Amino acid sequence: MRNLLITTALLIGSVLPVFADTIEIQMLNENAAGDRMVFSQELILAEVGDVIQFIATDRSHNAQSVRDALPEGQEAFKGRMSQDVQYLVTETGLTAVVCQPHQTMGMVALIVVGNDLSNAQDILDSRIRGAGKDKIEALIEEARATQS
Ligand SMILES: [Cu+2]
Repeated sequence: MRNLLITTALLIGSVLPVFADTIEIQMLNENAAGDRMVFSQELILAEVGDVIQFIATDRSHNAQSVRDALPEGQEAFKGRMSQDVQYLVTETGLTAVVCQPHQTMGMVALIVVGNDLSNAQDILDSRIRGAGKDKIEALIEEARATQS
């Protein structure tokens, strides 16, 4: 009986993340470094089961995914302006996040789940505009540098 309980616990543990986190990201007009129109964290390391909460600390921002710039099977999301939005991570891989009105000013973030960068080319090929595209490229390079 004891062995059965242990086996069951191990099986459940392999499916349901035991230490799922809520990761809070603020949408800001300016961060401590003086950068304007930014997410408080731009390279977001997460695991399946985590919830990433984008918080409307300052108004006139949103957070949303970009078509074809998220893992296969992962549900897209689109927050309303000046509203918090949650993103439940269900798949490993990369997700690009933009603030629609400020992506051209570089208000973007990259979520890396499970240290899986296999869809990096999809992210690079997706339609992210202006300074946001340059920053996403830099964030992918930064994520690659954290591997190995
Ligand atoms: Cu914004």
